[in-house]
Amino acid sequence: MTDASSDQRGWFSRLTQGLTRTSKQMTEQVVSVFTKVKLDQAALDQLEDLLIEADLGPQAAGRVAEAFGRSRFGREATESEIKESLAEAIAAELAPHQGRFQPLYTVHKPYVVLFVGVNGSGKTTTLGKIAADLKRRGAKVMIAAGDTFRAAAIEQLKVWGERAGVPVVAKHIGADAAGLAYEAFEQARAEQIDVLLIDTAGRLQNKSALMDELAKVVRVLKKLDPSAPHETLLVLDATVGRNALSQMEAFDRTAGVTGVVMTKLDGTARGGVLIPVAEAAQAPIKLIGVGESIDDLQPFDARGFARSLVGLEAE
Ligand SMILES: Nc1nc2c(ncn2[C@@H]2O[C@H](COP(=O)(O)OP(=O)(O)OP(=O)(O)O)[C@@H](O)[C@H]2O)c(=O)[nH]1
Ligand SMILES: [Mg+2]
Repeated sequence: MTDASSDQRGWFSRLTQGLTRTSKQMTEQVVSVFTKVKLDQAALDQLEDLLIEADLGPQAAGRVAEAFGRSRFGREATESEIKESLAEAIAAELAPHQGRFQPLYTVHKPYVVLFVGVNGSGKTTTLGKIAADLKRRGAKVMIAAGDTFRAAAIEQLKVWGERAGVPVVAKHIGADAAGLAYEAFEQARAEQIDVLLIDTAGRLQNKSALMDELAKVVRVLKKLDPSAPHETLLVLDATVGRNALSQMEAFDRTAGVTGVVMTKLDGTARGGVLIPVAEAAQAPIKLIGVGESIDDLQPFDARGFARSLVGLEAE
């Protein structure tokens, strides 16, 4: 998750590699339809259909096809010209939905980050990657094992903590998650921690008892600091496709989502789903996961993402 500027090429190639399945799916058909033909309305309609199939959603697909048509209508184009136009149109869609996760540029100490989402979306892994990255950058980090449902969850976090050299505050299985979050916050304050990362158990957005429990975690944190949690990251799994859309509203209502992380973009040919998700989300996309290693969690960059999505090189 290193800054884009520090290793631009490595960052971009990881992104491109992660998105290979999607970019293949996206471009093979598009390129074969458009190369060496004059772009007409029928071809544009076909493009729109292909984009919908790639999970961009009807609205974005319509706008991207239209923007593409504006720049190319009535002309023949090479493969790279087609990709450039497409990337530009997709980047324009995504740019307004790009946000930054910046836990170190803040007046809040500790800066409290809460991870929420459905089961298996990648919360704990994302938290672990962030912990390692922040620690590497010299920050004082603490992890709270707020998933008190399963022993394996606590163990998984301890492994991440050990690997990153970050302390983990944990309790026994079945402990009250809100109580744990409260105590971890107090401890982080006492120990002058810069960033407190709070894991939570995965929960289905339509299980109201579990959602109430999440609301309680937020409430108790506010008792210590009304502005906490300073960041609530909703972690979404790209492989579930458009189901992600229904998760957003419920988690936002319960926990006040301030940023979206989309994981497992490497595990799907339908990474285009990030586009309708970004457009429907109440909060910006801040991070994306394109693989299992620490450097595969990346700041979301609309332009870089759009170029990788269509299989283009870095600029
Ligand atoms: N390929 C790939 N796998 C990922 C990514 N992010 C997470 N995973 C994997 O997804 C699986 C679930 O991740 P977890 O972090 O345990 O998910 P969770 O949301 O904490 O799950 P619960 O605590 O059970 O709700 C693990 O096998 C992770 O390695 C990613 O960006 N790419
Ligand atoms: Mg977990």
